[in-house]
Amino acid sequence: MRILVQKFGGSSVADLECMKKVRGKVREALAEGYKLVVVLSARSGRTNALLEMAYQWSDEPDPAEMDVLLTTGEQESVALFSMLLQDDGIKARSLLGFQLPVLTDGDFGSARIQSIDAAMLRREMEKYDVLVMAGFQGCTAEGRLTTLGRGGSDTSAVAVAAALGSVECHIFTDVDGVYTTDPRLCGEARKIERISYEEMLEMSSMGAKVLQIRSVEFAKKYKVPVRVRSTFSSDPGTLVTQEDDMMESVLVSGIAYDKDQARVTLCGIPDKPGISAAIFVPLAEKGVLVDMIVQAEKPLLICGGGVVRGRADREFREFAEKLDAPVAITVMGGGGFPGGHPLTTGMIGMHGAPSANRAMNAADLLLLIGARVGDRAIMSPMGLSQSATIIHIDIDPAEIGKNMQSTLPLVGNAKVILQQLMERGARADCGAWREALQDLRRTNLSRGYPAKDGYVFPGRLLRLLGERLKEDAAVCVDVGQNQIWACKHLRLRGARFLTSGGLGTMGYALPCAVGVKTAQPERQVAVICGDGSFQMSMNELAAVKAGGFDLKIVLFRNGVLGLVNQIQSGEPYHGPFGVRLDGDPDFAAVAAAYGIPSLTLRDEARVEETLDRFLGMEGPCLLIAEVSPAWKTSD
Ligand SMILES: Cc1ncc(C[n+]2csc(CCOP(=O)(O)OP(=O)(O)O)c2C)c(N)n1
Repeated sequence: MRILVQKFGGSSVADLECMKKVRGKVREALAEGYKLVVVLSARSGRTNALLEMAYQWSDEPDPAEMDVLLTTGEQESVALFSMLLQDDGIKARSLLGFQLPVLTDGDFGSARIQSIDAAMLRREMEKYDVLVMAGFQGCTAEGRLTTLGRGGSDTSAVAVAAALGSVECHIFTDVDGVYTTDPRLCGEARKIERISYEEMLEMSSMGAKVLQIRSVEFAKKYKVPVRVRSTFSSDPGTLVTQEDDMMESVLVSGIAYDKDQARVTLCGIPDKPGISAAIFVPLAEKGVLVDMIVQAEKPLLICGGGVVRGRADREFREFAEKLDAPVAITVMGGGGFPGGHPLTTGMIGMHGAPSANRAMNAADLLLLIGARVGDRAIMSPMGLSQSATIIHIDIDPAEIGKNMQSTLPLVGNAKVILQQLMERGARADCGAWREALQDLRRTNLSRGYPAKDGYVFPGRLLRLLGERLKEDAAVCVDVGQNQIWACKHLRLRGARFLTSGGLGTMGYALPCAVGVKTAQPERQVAVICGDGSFQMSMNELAAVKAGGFDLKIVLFRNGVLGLVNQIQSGEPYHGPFGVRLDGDPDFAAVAAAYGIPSLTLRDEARVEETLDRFLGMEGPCLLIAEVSPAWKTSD
């Protein structure tokens, strides 16, 4: 049995006419004697409409339910296309991800494929000539539906081709292959007949959008030959395959570049039909190619660690205020933008603020500044509006396109780029969007803190600590719940926030603070840590003592490895395991052994008074705050 996998994207199945063209491609392959698996995406605009709907229903949609919702997009495509084939006398049936099943991990929104039941596919191929398979979806071993993230249908197709040993995997798009460079910019651009996986990966990460990076990685790993072809022509397209001797002698295969770009900003355009046409039609008549239109009603600035490390916080704040656009911070962006500023929506990410995540998911223009958007920063890249324009400013070209594709990458120092952007004097006209986010932020913040006898809630303590710290203080934060609480509640007013971010280096905070004090003895320095992290480097108390460093150490003692305890208490785990810190020492006695005084806090009513005493102490001091192990970072 000769098997071919064909994949068609959203614009190829947008409507009946388009689907008929796809049917033509299927017929051609059948005539060549192939049995087919046809992988389809959701029809154009469908996924965005579903996302939009989800956010009307919920501020923070459950990622698992979001996947259930999004998979309906492909379900619609495969059912309609199967009907079309059947009407034409072709033996076809639809197949959803869970029916196969395409088994994935449980990372809703960006799940990774673990296995595909090729035996089931082969059985069905005995009965049918065409299996119409829903791309972008799978299910966990527990039977929960998942989606694979942006570009997921390409990955589904390549994975099925790998599982079946398909001759080739044909990815149909609206271009007829991969070009040496953008043919719209350079008339001499040539279509490439063959390109290696490595070169394709390189070009994709530089911004060539023909194939999604993840699918190329998959094809490379399983040696699946991928052919990029056009739905609308009979051109054989470009074959992406393993490097051979002939290809190795080619040093440069293609260039992704932008030439002669001019940026034109039009402000105060009324939101009326026909206005854009009045602007763009004369441009088109003069032969001016409009490459990218950035028209934002819902802009969001994201302050990442690059703003802090590039000492660009003043420029970032000025830029945000000039633009008058909402701001979100990442874990590493802490301290880069004041926590109490009216434009802030809080921290994005898995443990972030609902207002910030809502802003991130609904924005139509994202300006990522010094943010590498790792998996902790964005729960699911799929959750981003698919039509959002993404401008990514980063000093490291390797970060561009690594975790998400950007519409416009700007490589350089954040401070300099922000200054240059400010010279252009743009201002966002987004009052309604900004106010809606401010309302949401206020509602989030007005939620009371939980209380339990014998314990103090870290969120409240940290808020009060943030208000008491000097504006130029440095706060060194460890890993775990204490880190997330610090990101969410500290609301600094310019203080330096030092943490190991997603790297998650437990035991970081205390030695980090010793480093800060060594370099800047006059600076006020606070440490935030959990009892697990503290025990990984508490021997540094000797350095604190020896250096006579005036460090203020806040230790949240919950008797568990809190963050792991929290994660294991939820799905899909079967309860916490190996997280109890039953061997916790008497921390007051440990501090005393180094000649360092301590205070213990277990009464909510005494937090303010104790903090004042703690910060007013001469020299180092350890504050042991008793925290309930049942509290979560979302409380
Ligand atoms: C060296 C190291 N080991 C394990 C982990 C995985 N890990 C991340 S958070 C965490 C728990 C941290 O517990 P604790 O320091 O008590 O802080 P809490 O979460 O209770 O605030 C663990 C074990 C890690 N990040 N680093």
